[in-house]
Amino acid sequence: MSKTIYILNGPNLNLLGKRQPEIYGKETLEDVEALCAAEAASHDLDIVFAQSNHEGEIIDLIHEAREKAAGIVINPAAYTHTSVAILDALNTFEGPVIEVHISQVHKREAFRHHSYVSMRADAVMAGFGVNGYRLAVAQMGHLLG
Ligand code: DHK
Repeated sequence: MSKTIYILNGPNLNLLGKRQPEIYGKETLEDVEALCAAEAASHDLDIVFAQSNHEGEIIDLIHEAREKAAGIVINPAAYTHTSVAILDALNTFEGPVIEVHISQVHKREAFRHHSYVSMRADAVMAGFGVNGYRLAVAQMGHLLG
């Protein structure tokens, strides 16, 4: 039976492709979902792909993943740098967690250099553009295979 991974996206990522394309690129979130689905299929993984601008909704999705998912790929966007609550939720999840950032956050403003989520993440992708999602899904295939 195929395993399921949750791919979760935080605030403003619904505007991917329109929002600061010089930083986040021209691909849309729908493009990201399609590339994740294709990569996941090649590893016999199913995906649940979601985006929310609301911290509590992301936490609810992580709680749902506790019951339904073998792994979580998460781009918490700005909540990366602020949310102890998302860190606490991820700490209730038993499978692998991979943190993704489209941009190279360490090259940017100092407030983007700290990640609460990195205290839980098993791996971190930053600066690979949206290809970081594909690489994270491939790594999930490796970890869960
Ligand atoms: C996305 C955001 O929205 C920012 O708040 C983060 C991250 C970086 C990204 O690179 O995907 O600082």
